[in-house]
Amino acid sequence: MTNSAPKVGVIMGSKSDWPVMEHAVAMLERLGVAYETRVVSAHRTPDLLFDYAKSASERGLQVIVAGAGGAAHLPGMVASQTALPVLGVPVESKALKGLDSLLSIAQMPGGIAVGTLAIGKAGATNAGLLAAQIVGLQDSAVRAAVETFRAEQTQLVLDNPDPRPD
Ligand code: RP5
Repeated sequence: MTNSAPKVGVIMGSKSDWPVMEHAVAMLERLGVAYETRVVSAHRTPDLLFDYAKSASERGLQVIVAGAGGAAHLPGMVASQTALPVLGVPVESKALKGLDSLLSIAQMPGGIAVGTLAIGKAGATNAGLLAAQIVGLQDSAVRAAVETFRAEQTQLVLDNPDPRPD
C-alpha cells in the first residue's frame, strides 16, 4: 500500500478469495493508486459490511472493488449502502466455477448499480484497472500511469507478432 490515504477499497468475502483478488491489488500498485484491502463478509460479518460501506466515502475512498464467490452478495449489499461506484469481481467457486458468482453479482435490481467484471483473474485485474481509471478522472498522475500501461501493453503485442513459443 502507498503512504497516502487510500482512494480504493479492495474487499473480499473470505481470505480464500485472495489468490484472485491479489490481481486487483497488483494492478493498483502498478498504477500507483493508494488502496486498502481487507476481508468483509456479507454473511459472516454483516455489521462490518454496513459499517465499511457507510463510512467509505467520508474516509476518502472513491471506488470500492468487491470480490466474492458462490452466493456473492457482497458487492450488491455494499452498493446498497454507499453512493460510491462499486466494482464486483466474481470469484471462481468450486461447485459451479464462478457462474453462480457472476450471476449473483450481475443480476442487480434496477436502481442499485454494481459494475460487474469477468470471472476470476481477468476480472480482478480489470477491476483494478477500472478503479484506477475512475480515480484518474481527478488525479493526473494516475491517469498518466494508466495511459503508459496501455501504451506499453500495445507495444508488447506489436513487438512480439510471432505466436510460436520462443
Ligand atoms: C464467499 O464464500 C467468499 O467470497 C468465498 O468466495 C466463498 C467461500 O468462502 P470460504 O468458505 O472459502 O471462506 O462468501
